[in-house]
Amino acid sequence: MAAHIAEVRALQVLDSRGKPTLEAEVRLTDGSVGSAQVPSGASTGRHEARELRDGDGGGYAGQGVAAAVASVNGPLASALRGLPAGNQERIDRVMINLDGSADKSRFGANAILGISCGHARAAAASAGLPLWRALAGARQAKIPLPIVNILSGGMHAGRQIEFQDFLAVPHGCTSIAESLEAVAAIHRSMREILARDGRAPSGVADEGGWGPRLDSNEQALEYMVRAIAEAGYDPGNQVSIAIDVAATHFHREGEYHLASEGRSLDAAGLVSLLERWAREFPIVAIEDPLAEDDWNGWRGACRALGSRCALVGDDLLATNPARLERAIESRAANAVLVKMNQIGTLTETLQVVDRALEAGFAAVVSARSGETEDSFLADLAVAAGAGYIKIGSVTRSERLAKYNRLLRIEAGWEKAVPEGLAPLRPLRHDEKRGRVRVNNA
Ligand code: 2PG
Ligand code: MG
Repeated sequence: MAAHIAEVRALQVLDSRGKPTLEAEVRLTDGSVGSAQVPSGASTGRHEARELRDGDGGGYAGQGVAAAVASVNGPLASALRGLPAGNQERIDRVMINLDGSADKSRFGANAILGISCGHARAAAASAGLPLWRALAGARQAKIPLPIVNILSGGMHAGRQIEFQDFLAVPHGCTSIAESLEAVAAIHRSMREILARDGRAPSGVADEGGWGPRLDSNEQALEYMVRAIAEAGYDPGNQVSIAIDVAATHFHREGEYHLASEGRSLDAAGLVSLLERWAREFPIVAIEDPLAEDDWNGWRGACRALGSRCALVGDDLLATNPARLERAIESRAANAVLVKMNQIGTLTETLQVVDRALEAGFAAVVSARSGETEDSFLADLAVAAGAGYIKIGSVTRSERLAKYNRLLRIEAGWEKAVPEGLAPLRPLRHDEKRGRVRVNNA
């Protein structure tokens, strides 16, 4: 007889910034158990599902999640107890309907997502499958190419420079193991170069990259090229650059304020600046080049840069099926960042990846800046066949939990290639157009 949900419970735990978050556990009648911890962003967008925090008077200066824990232990547990396990869509639908709000603000997206992922793990255990295999279903599972944080700015590093992430894309590598060796070398050479220039950082930023004092965003791009080359890789041919502009967070009253560069620009001005940098530096992906509601600006960015770069919607799309649809129809982006807690259920997350791939968009499964030791994202990226994963740098164990899980999956320790897992293939460099192909298919 198929297993049913016997118990659902939650606990307040801490994330990588020492901030409360939620862990949920789902227990089935056959004894299978699954638990999951929920991440939390700093540069959150306004179109994300709501994370429930206790607010004034609560513990941790109002940042506690006692109310979300109570949602799990009370109404959500009551609604789910006794339901057959394994039908993820049904479980998620029950929670969405019971919550009833458009943004999951009644019970909290953190409460709902914890159960959603905890259930997926319990169901996989019950079926005797590794998580990635259970999540994949009929999808072509694939090892993703890691896009790895090397330098941080913006809200993740005290706003020294405005752009939030400068990342290495090791597209010349053919495995996770090889990719990690390359980016670890680049991370190290960056530290050495910064030290030589008297800019040695005393510690790492929120996602494990360096957050040094820099004069400008352009200088960060220069450092990226130097670090790639000094590590022994050919910039643009073996390892390229991705940036997360996170433009929502320096956009005010229709202008983009680049204080470190001493200028404010309108959308067209920012796009031409990015165009220039995309010609001068080996940039293959630009995330959030414009703010979360600047649809016109995004369309302009796609016209100017869409054939050379992946234009990745994070705050713009918020892992939201309706916003993704709008971007597909209006050609406002050509890639989507996928963060489970932006939408709050596994079912809707997979729906976004499936639709994006079907529409020819690239999909980048992403961690948040506030993470835990949970490695769910590694299995999700593989199972969804997303092609790319962005989970921070190669230091800080909340990041390594995911990279190390990818190494296990790639090595076949979690059932592998014979069961249809496509290995990572190098991206091809398109000589004529001077860019790296977005799809690593
Ligand atoms: C982003 C993420 C991860 P945050 O903007 O892409 O880098 O940051 O979780 O703070 O939104
Ligand atoms: Mg982002």
